[in-house]
Amino acid sequence: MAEHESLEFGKADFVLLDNVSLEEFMANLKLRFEKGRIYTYIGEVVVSVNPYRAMNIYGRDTIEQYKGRELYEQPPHLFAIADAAYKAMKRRNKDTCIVISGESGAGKTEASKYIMQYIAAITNPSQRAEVERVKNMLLKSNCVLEAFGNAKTNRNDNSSRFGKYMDINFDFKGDPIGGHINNYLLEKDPVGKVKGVFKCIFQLVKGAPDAQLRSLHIQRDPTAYTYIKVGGQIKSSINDSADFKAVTDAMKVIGFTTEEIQTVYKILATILHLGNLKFGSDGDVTLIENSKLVSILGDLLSTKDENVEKALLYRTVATGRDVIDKQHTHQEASYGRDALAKAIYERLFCWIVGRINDIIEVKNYDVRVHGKNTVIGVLDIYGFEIFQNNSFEQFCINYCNEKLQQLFIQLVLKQEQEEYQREGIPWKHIDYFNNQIIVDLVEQQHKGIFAVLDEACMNVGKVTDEMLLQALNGKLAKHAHYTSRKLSPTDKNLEFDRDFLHSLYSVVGFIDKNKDTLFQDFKRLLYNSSNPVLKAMWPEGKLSITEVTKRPLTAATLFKNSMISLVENLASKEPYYVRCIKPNEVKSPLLFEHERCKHQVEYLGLLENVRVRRAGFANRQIYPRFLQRYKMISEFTWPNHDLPSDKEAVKRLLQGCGFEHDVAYGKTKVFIRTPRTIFSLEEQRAEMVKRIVLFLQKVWRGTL
Ligand code: AD9
Ligand code: MG
Repeated sequence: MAEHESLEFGKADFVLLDNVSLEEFMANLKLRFEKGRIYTYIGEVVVSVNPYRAMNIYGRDTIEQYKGRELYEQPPHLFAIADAAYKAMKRRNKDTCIVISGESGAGKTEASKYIMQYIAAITNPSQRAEVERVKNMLLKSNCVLEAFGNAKTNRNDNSSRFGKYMDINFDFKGDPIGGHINNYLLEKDPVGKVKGVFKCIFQLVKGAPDAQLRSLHIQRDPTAYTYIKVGGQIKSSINDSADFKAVTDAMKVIGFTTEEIQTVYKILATILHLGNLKFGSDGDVTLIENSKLVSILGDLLSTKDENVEKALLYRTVATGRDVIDKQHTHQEASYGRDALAKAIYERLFCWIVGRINDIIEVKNYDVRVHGKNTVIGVLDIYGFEIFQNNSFEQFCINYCNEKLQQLFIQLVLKQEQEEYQREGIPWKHIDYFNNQIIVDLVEQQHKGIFAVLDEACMNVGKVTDEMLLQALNGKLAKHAHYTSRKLSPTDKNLEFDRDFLHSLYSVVGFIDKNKDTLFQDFKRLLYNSSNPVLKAMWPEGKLSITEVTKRPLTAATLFKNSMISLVENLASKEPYYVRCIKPNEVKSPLLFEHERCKHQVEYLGLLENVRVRRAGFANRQIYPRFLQRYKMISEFTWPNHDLPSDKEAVKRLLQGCGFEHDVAYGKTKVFIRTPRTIFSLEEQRAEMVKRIVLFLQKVWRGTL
């Protein structure tokens, strides 16, 4: 327990609060934030508040301070959690994971980077070249993913628009030997209307060398591109060219070929040109107004201009045995263009992740020779999002968080329960809100919101958002956590509740976002490119219109499946948690907005976490370590004991102090129920340490 930290900085562990109330919790959180103590524990969970200023707590000295130490020996820190996960993996051969959650701008990505840096710093003491190479790759892959997956938004200048789960594999010595990334991309729009422009696009326009821009037919001026203007980020950053170079170099170091890197930039350029493409009409005929862009697109996509033009203006439809080219309306053509831009960005991102995985995955590892290969996973995923107007993306994000919240509650309880069982200590059940009911409301087969949505999407073109809402109301009206209300004729809402979280979603656009909106013609266009890298990204373009029979999975189903497998994966590992809190909306290092923070504490279920932790035992330590720390406070154990075991010695020590009623003795650990007992032990220890030091000083001075 970090009680040795001065109380001037508040309680270093929320478990030590005198009363577990929201008021006390908030007062402690605020005090610590104001004193620059941004990390606080709930047992082994780290609660972090974004400091919004550079903190001098991540340097080499701090790393040394935490390396190999037990969680409670030092003030709370991410490094302590990273070390605990690493130790569990190394000592006990356990796969572990660190789950970082919190809302946009709360500090998740920064936390994940510090954790990775810490792991990189403490491993490979013998400086093996191969391990150094792997570490470098893992760090560099982060740089590439950030450029392609992060955007400047109004909530965060470096907002991750994808969820990332990264496994780091270790050999039996505890050194990294490879990794694997899973991505959970939501925002397919490279230039989302509210979300901002992905960093790589801006870096290209502002930071690429002149010759490269010329070859891509791109102007240096971001205002020349509709998509960037819509994304609303025109301001230059001084680092654009350095950033562009860093990302390009990182791709090279990871092992992307020159051709692959060129294709990546060609795709970004394609997106920018697509955004500028305008459609007009001549009578019934839809036309491309700025046709010179067509030949630029043909060049960038390594395909014939006429193929590009045709894919933009027509779609091939099979009617019975006949195949005909049906011309798009003006509106359909614009829709197709935007869908293409989104789809190629999404495909590019997934392809980049896939390439990185090919390169960083563990190779040549023979378990028989090298022993078990263990894993630490780091999850940096989008937190709850509630805006004025919440759409399909927020619905998915919040569902993801419900699932993780469920896992959190289950595992925290499960883990406690298992530990008590393992140690032979009786366990009493604790009540907690089980949000499984909300998760079911969303994902249940046939009956859940996703199922109703998918059913609606089967009838493309026939079902409107309004009808979807009616279907949902029909099927779910009786559900305790589902309500629907209509605020105005244009505003269609579904709403549901989760304990304290009240989220209102507008169903407008749900159907559209759930479907695979890309015309097959575009897939064929890209597959038929003579650029092999591009071609490989679009294997399904191989199918001709008459062969395309299988309906692609919907966005909701894909997301649901990926969440289910994510949760299964996490549940199979020993989890460590970082819960990030965003103190204010204005990125200020000084402001602690009480209501905002309270809301986050509530929906993260932190108070519940403290209760669970306290209902059990606040502190537990293995016998030898307990003795090492407190043996000086008892004549039976100082300087050494002659009892048959450390367990007996600890019993004797605690009996002597009168704490018998407050402890339980497990097989390998002593469990202490109330934090006060620990306080008291710490006080007695401090007193004894003082006396011993005085005594030794006298001995040294020869004055005894
Ligand atoms: V989002 O869901 O991806 O939009 P995150 O990842 O939670 O979000 P991020 O880590 O990007 O937030 O942090 C936002 C900003 O807060 C950073 O760019 C930093 O300016 C600032 N920040 C966060 N954590 C720290 C920290 N430990 N020290 C200093 C920090 N600044
Ligand atoms: Mg982030």
